[in-house]
Order: sequence, then structure tokens, then C-alpha cells
Amino acid sequence: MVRLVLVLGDQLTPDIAALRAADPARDVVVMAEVMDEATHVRHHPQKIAFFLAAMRHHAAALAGRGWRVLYSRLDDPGNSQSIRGEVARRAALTGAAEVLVTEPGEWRLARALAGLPLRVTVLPDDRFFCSTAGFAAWARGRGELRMEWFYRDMRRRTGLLMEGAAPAGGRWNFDRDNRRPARADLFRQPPPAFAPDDVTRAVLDLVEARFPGHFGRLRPFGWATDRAGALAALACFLRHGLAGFGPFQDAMLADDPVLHHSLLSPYLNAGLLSPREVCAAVEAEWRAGRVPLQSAEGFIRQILGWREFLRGIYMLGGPDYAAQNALGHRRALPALYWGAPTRMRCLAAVVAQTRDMAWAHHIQRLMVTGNFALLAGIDPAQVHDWYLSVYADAVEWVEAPNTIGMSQFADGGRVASKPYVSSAAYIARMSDYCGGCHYRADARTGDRACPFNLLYWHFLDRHAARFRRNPRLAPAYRTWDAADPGRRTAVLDEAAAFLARMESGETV
Ligand code: FAD
Ligand code: DLZ
Ligand code: SF4
Repeated sequence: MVRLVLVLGDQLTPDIAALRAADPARDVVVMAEVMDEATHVRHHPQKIAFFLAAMRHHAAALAGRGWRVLYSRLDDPGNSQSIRGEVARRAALTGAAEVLVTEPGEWRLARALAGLPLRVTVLPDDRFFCSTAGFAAWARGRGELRMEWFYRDMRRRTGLLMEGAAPAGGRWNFDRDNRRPARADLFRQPPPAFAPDDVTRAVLDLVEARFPGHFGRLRPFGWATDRAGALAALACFLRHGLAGFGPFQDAMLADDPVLHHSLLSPYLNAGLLSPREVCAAVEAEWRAGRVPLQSAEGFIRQILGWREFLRGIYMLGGPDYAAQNALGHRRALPALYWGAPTRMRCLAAVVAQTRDMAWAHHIQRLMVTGNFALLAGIDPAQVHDWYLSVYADAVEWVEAPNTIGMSQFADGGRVASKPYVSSAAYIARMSDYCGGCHYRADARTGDRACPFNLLYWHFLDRHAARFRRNPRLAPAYRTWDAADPGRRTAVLDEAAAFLARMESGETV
């Protein structure tokens, strides 16, 4: 009897597990563009267009390989507008009683599929280096889960950047050579912009017509939307970006948002590139002597280490992972995250870049938008919805542990050993944002005091019971305790006044 093979929008890999388990002579592939996926949060128009265009290209590629594909377009008259509804509709049409699917990357979808009145066979997603079960086994019995230990195990297991049993270059970590600040001469070649083909152009018109109120600019749209384009983007990064990736991965420049970053996350997350091929290509560049080890290691650490570790954390965390709020933060996300004016130049720059590109690099997400939300006590569920909606690479298994865990400390410290908070000093050192800002990074109090400075102490003070004994925050608490009580009161009063102005909708 015919079986359905469901291919989700982030499963655009021709040999994905569910397809390997199926038979093109007998089984039918189901892919569906649906409003549920496009609007459960109000995704950035470029994100919707990227996923839909990549799905259309992938469906054509699968048909070219001999698969029968039942593809639902967003504006098809019979479209039920949910993945579950489309599977049920296709089952009724074909008489299928079973659907094969590769493990979805979101609990929300996994639960929706489990409720189908069909046999649902879920296969592990072996595009990852570490399976869900493998991560659970690694985590079992460990009190603290730390990325560094997981990463070293993964290096040993995969042999990536290894020389026998030892790490290449004799060290696991080159962070102390990296983390260099921004310099005006950092500009690199502009990243590739892919001219939309007919398929992508049709999707852009559809998205423009159907999602007019969503935050973000649809055009210019420069993302690749098929495998060939994704491979070209990888080649471009290997040639122009990788060598400088390590030293400058934390730098931020107002006029060069991309710097040495790869812009590969949407392709990796949708399945157009595999993490194995990307890591292998990066290692080969180092072995050929074309890039320094500190860059190759820094990059592979992000994929083999962070990406895999955070997926494990999300899957281990269960369906309520994203609902955590360990610090009890309740403030509403301020309108400046949706482009309302702000005098804070760093936030204005990162939000404008997000609006224009549906992308920001890690330190912009962590130490500008994430840092501010954490310091200001914003409800992590709202922060999570924002990150999930505004970035082209945002799928929940990777977005939620980055936001809820790493950035907002809402998991109580499962991912991060200390909260990623900083005063203006970090942004002033790593970027050129502060120079043209209304506020002064070196002012602790007064009208022009940088809000990051006020809120940093406000955060430490209000969470002292939790963090005072954290060894990495102890020096900051010693500074705070040693400060003149009058000065402490002034800082806390000014921080509270700033938050009140922000909550009243005033431009801050
Ligand atoms: P590069 O800097 O070139 O890094 C190379 C690759 O490493 C990336 O493509 C990505 O696959 C991987 N990587 C790097 N850092 C991380 C990380 N912290 N977690 C997982 N993978 C990583 N990344 C997403 O892919 N999707 C998200 O929805 C997402 N949300 C985030 C939310 C917050 C609050 C934070 C702090 C980070 C988030 N990240 C997310 C991680 C990181 O910001 C992006 O992976 C990165 O900016 C993508 O750009 P790039 O491809 O140029 O990355
Ligand atoms: C992100 C996205 C969007 C915007 N639209 C669709 C869609 O219409 N159909 C689909 O199958 N997938 C879409 N996706 C990606 C899914 O949301 C993704 O498969 C889940 O986030 C599971 O990780
Ligand atoms: Fe951001 Fe403060 Fe620097 Fe202004 S002074 S750019 S608000 S860190």
C-alpha cells in the first residue's frame, strides 16, 4: 500500500532519513506551504520567502529524481493551511495509512503529527553529528552540561581537526587569540547576493501580497534558495571570509554588518548544506594551508560544538523548553525591537540590519539585542518570539536554546554558566557603535549615561540573591558593594526611571 513521506520546510536534503526509508516506486512525497507555519509567529518576509522558494526548488529536484511529489502551494484552493491538515488530505486522496517523517525540529510540529489518525513513523534526523538519543546518553549522569566537554568528545568522535588522539595544534581552544575588536580596515569582500530566478520571483510576489504587515523588508532579497546557490555561498565564504573568521568573530562595525561571518545558517538549517560537508570543507582549507588553525577551529566549534550541543539541550528539554522564565522577567518587549526610534545607536543599528537582511551575527544577537532584553527584564517568551520571527535561520530547535538558554538565562543556567550581561564597556570595545551615539559609553550616571551602564547594575542588584556567589560575577559584586551608597542609589533610581520611560513608550 502507498505510504506518504512528509518532507518539512527545514528538511530539504535529498537523502534525508524518511526518503531513504521510502520507495519511489510506491510511496508519495508530501510537501506543504501553509499559513500555520508562516504565521504562528509573524515571520520576517525574507524568512517566509526563503523557506517557500527553497521548498519549491527542492520539490522540483525530488521530482527530477523520480519521486512523485504532492506539493501544496500556499494559494492552492484546497489547502487546509496546516501541515497536519495537508497530510490528512493527501492520505484521503491516496488511501495511505502510514506517513514516514524525519524527526521534526520543533516540539509543536512533533505533537501535531503525533495526533494524526494515521500510523506515523518518525525516523531520527541523522543530518546531525549527534543524534537526540546520543546526546541524552552523553548528558545522563552529568550534573552540569558544558559545551566545551561535549565539543571535545565530538572532535574525538569525528576526528575533525585531530592529530591522532590530540587536538590539531595541541590546543582545543584558540579563543584567547580571537575576540579581537572591530577595526575600520576590517571590511571584507561583500557577501554574495543571489539574483532571484523565476521560482523565487513568484514566491517574492506571493509573500509581498500575503504578508504585508510583517516586520522586515522583503527586497532586496539576496538569499540563495537551492542547493547550487548554497554551495556557491559556501565556496565564497571559504575563499573570502574563513581566514579572518577566528580573530574577528566578535567584532561589530556599523557599516559592515557581515564582516567575516559565513551567512550559511539558513542553508544549514533548511538542509541545503550539511554540517558534515561544511566542517569537512573548512578542515580541508586549513590542511591545505590556506587558512589559520584559529579560524578553522573557531568555525568548526560553532557547528560541531554549539549547534549540536544546543540541539541536544532543546530536545532534552522537552515540549515546555521555551516557556521557562527562571529570572521571573515580565516586561513587554519594547517597540524599538520592531523598528520604533531609539537613541541607542547599537540597538538601532542591529534592529535596522535585522529589518533589512533578516540576519545579524552572533555577538549582535547576544550582546546587543539579547543583552539589552536581559538587563531590562523583558519577558523571555516575547524575546523568544522575536528571535524566532525575525531571522531567516530561525528554527526553534536552535533559536530557543540560544534565546531562552544562552541569552536570557531563562533556563536557570543549563546552557550558560553565567548570564551574558555587560555594561557599555563591552560594546564600546568590540564595535564602532558608541562613537556616534546620543549616549556616552563612559558615563555612569546623568542624562547621557549609557542605558547599558544603568541597567547592568540594576540587573546585578535585583538578582543579587541568585548571582552574588557566582565566581564569574563575584568581581562585579565587589565593585558594586564598594561603591558609595549614594552613587548606588543614583544608579538604581536612574535605571528605574529609564525603564519607566521605556515602558511608557517614550523614545529612549
Ligand atoms: P557564523 O558566525 O559564520 O557561524 C557559522 C555557523 O556556526 C552558523 O551558520 C551556525 O550554523 C553555527 N553557529 C554559530 N553560532 C551558533 C550558535 N550559538 N548556535 C548554533 N549554531 C551556531 N542560529 C541559528 O542558526 N538559528 C537561530 O534561530 C539562532 N538564534 C539565535 C538567537 C540568539 C539570541 C543568539 C544569541 C544566537 C542565535 N543563533 C541562531 C546563533 C548565531 O547567532 C547564528 O547561528 C549566526 O549568527 C548565523 O550566522 P552565520 O551563518 O554567518 O554564522
Ligand atoms: C519556516 C517555515 C515556513 C515559513 N513555512 C513553512 C511551510 O509552509 N511549510 C513547511 O513545511 N515548513 C515551513 N517552514 C519551516 C517549518 O516551520 C519547520 O519545518 C519547522 O520549524 C520544524 O523545524
Ligand atoms: Fe549602545 Fe551605549 Fe554605546 Fe550608545 S553608548 S552605542 S547605547 S553601548
